[in-house]
Amino acid sequence: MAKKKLNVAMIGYGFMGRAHSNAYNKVNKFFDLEYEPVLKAACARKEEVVKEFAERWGWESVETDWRRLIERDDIDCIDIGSPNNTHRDIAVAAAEAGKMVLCEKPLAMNVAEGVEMTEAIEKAGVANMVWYNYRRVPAITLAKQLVDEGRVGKVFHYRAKYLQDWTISPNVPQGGATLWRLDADVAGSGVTGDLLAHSIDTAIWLAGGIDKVSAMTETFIKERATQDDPNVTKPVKIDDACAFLAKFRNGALATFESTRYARGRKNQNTFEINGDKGSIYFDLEDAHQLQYFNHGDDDHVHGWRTILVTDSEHPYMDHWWVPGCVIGYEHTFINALADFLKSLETGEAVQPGFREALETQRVCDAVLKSAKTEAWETV
Ligand code: SOE
Repeated sequence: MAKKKLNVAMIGYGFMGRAHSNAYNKVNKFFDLEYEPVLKAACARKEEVVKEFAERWGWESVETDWRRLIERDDIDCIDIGSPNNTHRDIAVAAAEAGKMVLCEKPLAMNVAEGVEMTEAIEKAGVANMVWYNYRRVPAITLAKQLVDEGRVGKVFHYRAKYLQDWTISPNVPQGGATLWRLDADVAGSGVTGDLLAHSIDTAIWLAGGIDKVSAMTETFIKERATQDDPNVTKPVKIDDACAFLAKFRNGALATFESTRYARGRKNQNTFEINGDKGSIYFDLEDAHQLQYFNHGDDDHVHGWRTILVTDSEHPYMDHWWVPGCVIGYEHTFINALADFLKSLETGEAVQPGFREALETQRVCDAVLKSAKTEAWETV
């Protein structure tokens, strides 16, 4: 059957521009969907860079000003993969022009921007999604299924870590095309918005809303050169590390920790949930496995089991390879995009949309505030 065309424009060409472009190229090869994305236009400020990007990934045309994309009648959907300080203006303008909006995480620089964006999206009634891609790791989706099936029961504890080690050297500069995540004026915050936002999104999804937080942050390296001009050094304003305690609305207690200074940890994103009926543990560095403890097992076989999440009964895996053949990081974006396209078919909103991502933004802002006030802050 002929597919319905969805004309997409991609803003940004970096890590996320590539991850999303890959998803647009592959999604219809692996999922049977009514909709088919058409890679209409790629946009970035530097013409030669965006031309090279468009050619490599199959985008039909290029623009150097995102406002041109908003004006174009042949674009249905704007995908924002550019730095965080651009999200608000693009999302609001796109929504006002009646375009669907996909946005890379975190939603915004802060809650005030997130509210503006969410209100614009909801006023326009346009389809939207925020790319919290880890929800689409099959093992994490399976964790959600186990929670929803009541296999964890009443949750007492949630423990999350998100650790990396790529900023330990004082010689890493800040800002510029590839290191804007280290510049607070562009990123909004450091590990809180970049890494803990993932952990918070997963936590809210699996265990419910967060009521209050008590946080500490640290900036280990106080000054860095700028990527665009190595002779200019600026104070570092991002949080290099953050740890916080949290209380969920359902009474569960949580700890969250994130840093880019955990030597040897490249992208270790873990969580453990302990409930009265069972526990679950996940580590992104073993992404195809989920650990599960079932208190309901007979006493003599009690023990943690490791589920190899590659069978066709497992979330998303019937679209991929045969059991035992694992999928990877890029597939989480393809799975997310498939869910978005499916939502256009069914009319049922995909999650997380802007509204859900705003809730994560509220937790991030409360965490950063608490680190300053050294007091508990309500979300
Ligand atoms: C930061 O290093 C980063 O690229 C994040 O921005 C991504 O969201 C995360 O998934 C991997 O790490």
